[in-house]
Order: sequence, then structure tokens, then C-alpha cells
Amino acid sequence: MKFLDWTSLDADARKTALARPEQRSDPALQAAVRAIVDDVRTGGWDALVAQATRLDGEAPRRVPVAPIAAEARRSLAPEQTQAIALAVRNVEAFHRGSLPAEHEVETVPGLSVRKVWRSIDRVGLYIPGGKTPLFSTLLMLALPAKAAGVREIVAVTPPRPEGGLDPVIALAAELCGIDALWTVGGAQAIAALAFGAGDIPAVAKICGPGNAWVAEAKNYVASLPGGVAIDMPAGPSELMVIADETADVGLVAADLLSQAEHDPSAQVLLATPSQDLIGRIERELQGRAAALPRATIAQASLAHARILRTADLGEAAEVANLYAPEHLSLAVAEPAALVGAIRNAGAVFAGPLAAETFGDYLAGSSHVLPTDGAARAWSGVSVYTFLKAMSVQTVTPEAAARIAAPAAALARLEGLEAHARAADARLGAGTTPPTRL
Ligand code: HSO
Ligand code: ZN
Repeated sequence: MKFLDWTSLDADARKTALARPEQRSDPALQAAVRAIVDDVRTGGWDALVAQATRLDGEAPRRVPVAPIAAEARRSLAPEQTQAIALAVRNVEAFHRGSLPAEHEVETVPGLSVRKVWRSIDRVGLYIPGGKTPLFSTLLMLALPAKAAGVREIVAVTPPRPEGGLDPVIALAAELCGIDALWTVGGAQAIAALAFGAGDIPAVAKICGPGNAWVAEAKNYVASLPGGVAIDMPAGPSELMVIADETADVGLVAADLLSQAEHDPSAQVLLATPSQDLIGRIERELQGRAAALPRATIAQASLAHARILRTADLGEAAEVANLYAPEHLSLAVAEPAALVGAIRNAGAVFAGPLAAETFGDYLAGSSHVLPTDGAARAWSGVSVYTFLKAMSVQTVTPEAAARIAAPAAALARLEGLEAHARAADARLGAGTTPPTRL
């Protein structure tokens, strides 16, 4: 853990204090990913089967979720199933409630421009697998997509190490109204979604986190001419906590550890003006970390955690804006006042009771959020991820009479005579009947 006095650091030292591990692309991995993607692109289903069998030990299958979800319902405790259902309810409610309204502006009397929203027709959702499949990620992608009105969701997830579909993922899918998932993962799954392979249809956008292979494949398919759209790449989890002297050291430590247990490279930071809190936090973190089932991972993350002493909460907010964390917790007496000062963060947890863990599972917002400083310019997954705005122009004869001449003037200024004539042609059009030949 690193302790730093932010106020006394110069610009270079501040940069170093907030540096993240470099997300450098490994040329060998890049070449391997491109080879897999190109193979599936040209070889279709047969190439996909060969790659998936070589890498994951089984051919891709479209697995109906109902029978496997039934298995999960039998093996889970009722409160576990109910907890997933509650998460589905909340996440669905939040995203349905955050659908954008249509806007109409009459820029000139009779000339109206509307902004209307249309969902993407077909999207691909990548649900990461591995040893601990995070079924919650399925909720956080599928429910915003459904709320946005996406007609077809093609969900893929790697087969379990022992083969087949994870029962809890199947249950989560069923509760989200997804009736089948493809058990295929890695770069080969991304290629199948990008170009189509067998019965896996090509999609317009691929969303969801994954390992380095998946991230590389997403970037590659998106870079190709006419390539599929992707969401932002996901880096290691991040949590910054801003705390004041009223903060409960146990709650602050619990939140920091909740992200530290994700990954040895998870980024946890505390910014506080309270020397007293700084004095107590290290002991609290070390003691609690050692007692966790994932102690080794949490301790590896804590080894590069940063505790920053700031002059006041305003300076702590500036640190957060510079760092742009994926998650920002405000463990302060007056969180509402501080929220106003925050500009760059994926998700904010305002007040000591707003646990980051609630956001990970069931508060309602998506936990697929911008990492690695992307929160300076990107938002987390929401209904907007799956929507496009379209403008619709309508013009009355009166409006046409007012705007045709200035439009033609602008066109002639650009030397585009055909544009000018198209504008002029609207003068009087619609008011006089068309000439009959
Ligand atoms: N905190 C993670 C999401 C997650 N947490 C899934 C638990 N399960 C995203 O940064
Ligand atoms: Zn988490």
C-alpha cells in the first residue's frame, strides 16, 4: 500500500500516483487472435467448430436455458433464486425508467425537427465464463438491451471447464427472458458474432467484458472496414473511496476489499483529508484481507493500493476527476453536496450506506462501466448502449418559403449548385399543383 500526501506532490508525482497498469497489447496474443478471427471469417461454421474444439474442448452449441435453469432452481436455496429475481426486477425497472423521451423543436415556424430513438436490431452479448462465471454480468447487459427494445439478443458464453452451460447463468438468462445461449467463448465467439457462422447470426454491436483474447478480438473486428460496433474495452475493476472524518473505517475497508478481491490488478484508492482515518485504514484492510477466501488476490491488489491525503474534500473530488474511477464511493457526512463536484466517474455511490456491492448486483444501474480512465468520456452500459437517435424533419409550405433561399445561398457559398437548386425547387412547391404533361 502506498501513502501519499497529495497536496505536496508536484505534477509529475501526481501523475505517477494515479497511474494504472499499462493496457499494452501483446504482439503474440494479437497475432494469435487475428489468426483465429480471420479463420472463422473465411471458414465459417466449420472453422468455428475447429477453433472452439481446439481451444475449449467442445463445439459451439445453442443451449436452450429452460432445462438447465430448472436444474439450478433445484440446487439453489430459495433465497438465492429470489435474490436473482429481485436483481432482475430492479435492473429492469431502472432501465425501463431511464428510456429517453422524444424531442421536437420547431426551429422555424412550420419546420420541425424531431429526435426519435430506435433500438439496434440485433446485438451480441458476451458473458464471461472461467472458473467463477459472473452471471450478474448477463443481467447487466441483457436487461438494458431488452428495455431498449432490441429485437434479437445473441448471447454467448464459454463452456464450463467441465463442459456445457453454467446452471446459474441459465437461470439468470431465463429470468431475463433469454431462451437460449451459445456455449462458445474467446476470440472465436467474437468472430462468429461479427461475421456470422452457421446458425450464429452476424450482429450489429457486440457488448460485454472478457479476457485479453476477447478484448483484442473485439478491437480487431471493430477496426475492419464496415466492422461491427463494440462497447468500450473493460480493464481491471476500480474503486476510489472519498472519505471524511465521519467515515466508518470498517465500511471503507469492506468496500475497498470488495473490488480488490476481483483481480490482483484491481485498482483500489482512498482519498481523504482525515489523518485519523489514514492511521487506522491499513490495519483494518490487512486484517480483513487475510480473513477472506480470496485473500491472495485481495492482498495482491492491496499491495499497489493508494491512500492519498488531501487538503479537504474539494481536493479529493479533484483527484477523482483526474483519475476518473470506474466506481466512486462517497463515505462522507454530506454526500449530496460532493456529488455536484464529481464530473468523471462510471458510477457514484453516495453516502456510507450506498455499498458498491449493491451496484454490482441489484441497485438497478448496470455494473458494466468504463475503466482505465475511460469515464472521462464514456458512460457505463445503459439503454443508450442499445439505442440510436434519428432525426426526422418535416416542413410546411410556409416554412419552405422561408428557408429555401437561405439554404440555396449556403449551398452556393460551398459551390454546390445542385444542392442550391434542390432548395430553390421547394419555393412554391406544394402550394401549386404539379404541372400535368
Ligand atoms: N465490480 C465488477 C462487477 C461484478 N462484481 C460482478 C461482482 N460481480 C465490475 O467492475
Ligand atoms: Zn464487483
